[in-house]
Amino acid sequence: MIDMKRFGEVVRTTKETDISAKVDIDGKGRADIDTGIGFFDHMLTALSVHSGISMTIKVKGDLYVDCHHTIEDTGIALGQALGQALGAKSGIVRYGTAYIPMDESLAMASLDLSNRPFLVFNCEFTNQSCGQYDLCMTEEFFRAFAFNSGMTLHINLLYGSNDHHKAEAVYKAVAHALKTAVTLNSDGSTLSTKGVL
Ligand SMILES: [Mn+2]
Repeated sequence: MIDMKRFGEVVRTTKETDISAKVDIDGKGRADIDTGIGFFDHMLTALSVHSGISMTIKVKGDLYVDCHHTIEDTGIALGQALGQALGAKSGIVRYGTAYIPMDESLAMASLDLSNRPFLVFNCEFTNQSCGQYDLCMTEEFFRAFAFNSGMTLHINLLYGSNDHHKAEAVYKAVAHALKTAVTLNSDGSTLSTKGVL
């Protein structure tokens, strides 16, 4: 019996950010994203479209400070919304791995929707930023996303030189790994030797 509602919605307000995040796993990847950071919107749109998970994300953050709170807190809220949508994480394929190229860059993401939050992140950038997006926040975003959704997430950039391509390959690799992992299995069972995650 599948007990997942496959929809999650989180509103999170602090003194630093005001965020609304909705995810619909079976929503066919419709993205409606406005974080105030153009490059981050571009990355989250890729995450939504390529995962097939519809995402509505609206963020008002303290960008007069810098992009840090906005990006990290978006990872927290989006991760919580995904965790809600996955429920007990039963009835799904659970694992996903994807290699995604973008021109000269190649990224690999491998993940387990396990309730065992972990991030391995091996990707170095040359520049400080793409537009208003500080590239060092890529790791912070995925850490927040993984820990708040209950995901083991490994990200490796195998090679690449253009930072825009590297970041985009990483987000798209996570998206495709996620698309596989959230796929419903045939009998609604929990893939675990323990019977529960
Ligand atoms: Mn691009």
